[in-house]
Amino acid sequence: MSDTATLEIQPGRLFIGGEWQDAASGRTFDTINPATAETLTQVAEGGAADVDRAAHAAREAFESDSWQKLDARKRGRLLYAIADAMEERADELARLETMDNGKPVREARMIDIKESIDCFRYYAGWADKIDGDVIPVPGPYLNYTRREPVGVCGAIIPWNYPLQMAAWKVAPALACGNAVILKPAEQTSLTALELARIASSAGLPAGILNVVTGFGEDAGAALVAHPQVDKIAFTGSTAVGKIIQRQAADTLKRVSLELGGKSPNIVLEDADVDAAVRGASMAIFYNTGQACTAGSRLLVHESIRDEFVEKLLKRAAGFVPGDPLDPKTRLGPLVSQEQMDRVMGYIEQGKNEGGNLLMGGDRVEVNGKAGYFINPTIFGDVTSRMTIACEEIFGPVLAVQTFSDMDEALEIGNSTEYGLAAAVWTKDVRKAHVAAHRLRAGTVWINTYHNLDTASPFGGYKQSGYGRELGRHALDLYTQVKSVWVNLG
Ligand code: TXE
Repeated sequence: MSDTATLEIQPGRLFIGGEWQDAASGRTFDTINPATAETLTQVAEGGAADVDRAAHAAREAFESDSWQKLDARKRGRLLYAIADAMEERADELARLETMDNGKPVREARMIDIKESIDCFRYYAGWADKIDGDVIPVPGPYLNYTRREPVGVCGAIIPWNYPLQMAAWKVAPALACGNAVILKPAEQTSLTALELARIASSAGLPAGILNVVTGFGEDAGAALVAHPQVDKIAFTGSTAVGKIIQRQAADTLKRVSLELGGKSPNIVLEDADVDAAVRGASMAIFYNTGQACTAGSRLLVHESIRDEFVEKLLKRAAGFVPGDPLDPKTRLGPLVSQEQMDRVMGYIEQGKNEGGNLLMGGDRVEVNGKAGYFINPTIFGDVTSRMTIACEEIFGPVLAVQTFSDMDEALEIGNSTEYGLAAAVWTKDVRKAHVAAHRLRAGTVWINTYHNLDTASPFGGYKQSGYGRELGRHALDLYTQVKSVWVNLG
């Protein structure tokens, strides 16, 4: 693999106040290539003392003249410069992401890295457009609002889209004039550290972006507890989202949460079957199912079930697990041994609870290495009470259910605790919009799946979280409104 050979991977250190540092404890942990189960390098294991240093560095940088007096247009230019520098290194970043996370390099380059660059450019454009209002109040007064930065923002992100999740939080936070402490997932720290390197070289003042690598219960929890941190933006599991919300209460931090999903992908009887089959397989197997919006529940009208499933099995067979550094590979490994074990546990549970295993369900070896690969897996005859129909699996495992009319489909669709995304496939424009309005989810796709754009808001209903990232909505997460009164009398 010549691509691997040319990529020299440095050990990961903390980036605090513009300087690369070891953890105060001196501890490190291994980061693993999930395609081979081999260690890539060591990463500093940040803890409370490191978070404390980062919080003070971020506070000082946030309050400094070099940030407070930097005009918004120049802030925007800094974000453009970061995007340009990322673009120059895009191929290298994609390979690094692939080696750390396991996702197919073609997807890393065409989606993760491309969208991360796009995110910085999009928010660069917003930096000088974050304005207030003049309010027509009674009396001899001028009342106006200012949208001011929140202050020091902690960003705690997961491993499924490491650089992209960093970009979704860092870019709008910086555009709005905040300072950031980024805590990447322990499985995938490397591209977050590269982002810090790039931002620093592009001229971002020291302390405005800090990266503290480490584990959730140590570095993550310390960030949530720290009194100098004003806000936490979190993407991850619903269970940890609840812990963060509780722990943030002590310092009354603002919190935004983007959590898990169990998204229904509904195929009505009049759907274009071939298009829906293509959509359904991509909906679940893209990123090896490790997407919070994965279409993990396929609801098919009973009258087209057999034809649909036959075509789906053929299509799914094309997702052959392979070396993620090979540009032809479409299905990579799971991110970690732990995640693979979790997914295999759900597959066993699906079998035990009476799910009809139509394909896959087993581990597979690629290139003779002990990577964390699982074959594309489809269960038929699933009922809403089965665990595989209710809980987020976060792997290449699809549960197929049937329904007899749209009301039933929507009822099943809305029946989990999650509400992140949903899709409906139909040629009937009325049904499409009725379904879109009745589905309790933050994103609804009609005759398509997995579309996302930096300009379009993204977030959850119900226990999939709250707060909207992306688009102009993200500006609300990273600003607070001040009302100013002037006596004109
Ligand atoms: O997530 P965690 P895990 C779901 C998915 C997956 C499951 C478990 O179903 O199978 O979660 O994955 C940090 N205080 N999603 O265990 O633990 C942690 O270090 C502060 C869906 O990896 O939620 C990491 O940076 N931070 C999801 C981040 O939280 C804490 C994406 C996410 O890890 C912490 C990922 C604590 N007490 C998993 N504990 C999505 N919405 O896309 C952990 N962390």
